[in-house]
Amino acid sequence: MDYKRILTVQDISCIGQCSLTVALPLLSACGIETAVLPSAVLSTHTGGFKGYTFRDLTEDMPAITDHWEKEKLYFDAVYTGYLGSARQIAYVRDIAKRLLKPGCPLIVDPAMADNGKLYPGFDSDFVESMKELVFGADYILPNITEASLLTGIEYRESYREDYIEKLLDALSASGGTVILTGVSYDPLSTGVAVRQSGKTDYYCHKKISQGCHGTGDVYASVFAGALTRGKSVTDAARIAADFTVACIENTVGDDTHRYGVKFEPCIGSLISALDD
Ligand code: PXL
Repeated sequence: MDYKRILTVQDISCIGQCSLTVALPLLSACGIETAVLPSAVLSTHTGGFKGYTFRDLTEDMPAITDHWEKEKLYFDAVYTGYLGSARQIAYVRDIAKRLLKPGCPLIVDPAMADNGKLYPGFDSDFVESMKELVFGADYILPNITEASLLTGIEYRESYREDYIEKLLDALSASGGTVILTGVSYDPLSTGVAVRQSGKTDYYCHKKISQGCHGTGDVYASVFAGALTRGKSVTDAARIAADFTVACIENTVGDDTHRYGVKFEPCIGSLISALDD
């Protein structure tokens, strides 16, 4: 197997089982070297905590990029998640341009919103900048809220296939492959819709009623890791979905664990799924 190097750009939420504390172990479990560029450092994530600290690392990015380029450190994939500022998004596009090896993918999780709302601290300027990153990417992994913000199509909580197809048409208009997460046509199941080369595939699985924080990051990290390791898009989408469900199942019922999913005990099952 080739030894691949991926760069992931997202925040460090020091406590919170999301972004880099999830991406780094999961990408490593996928058997690929993982370089990190922290977008910001927060004491916790912003969902359900009050008074968190936030240090934006935008200013560090140009010098880090210049150093890596000078050292000829290039990447087989760049995967972005939660970013720290609208201005930072331009630096991230520049990194992909300068440091991705030819023909290698930019994978973007436009982590900025859920359940019909932007995360705290983000505004319409951030959404506008995120559109430039998303519509230049090879693979994008929005949830339905993010898809609606990126396309200007109204947000719906319940919908039929025609609504999802409309989102997929708009999201794939610039040629990228779309993995739309959290697509649910009935109360008992949910899944992902993958639009690639004009064709839509669904992967459905059971819905667990309790939503958990950070599952978008778990999903995107495993998808990016599996794809970089050489799995097809549909296999990567399925492996990531099965792993995310296993992590949620391992967490529900523990009322003391409210800020993320207990994904660590499930890592063995991920490694087995990647070997199949
Ligand atoms: O899981 C997405 C995420 C990542 N990073 C931070 C967040 C969130 C979602 O709320 O607040 C800091």
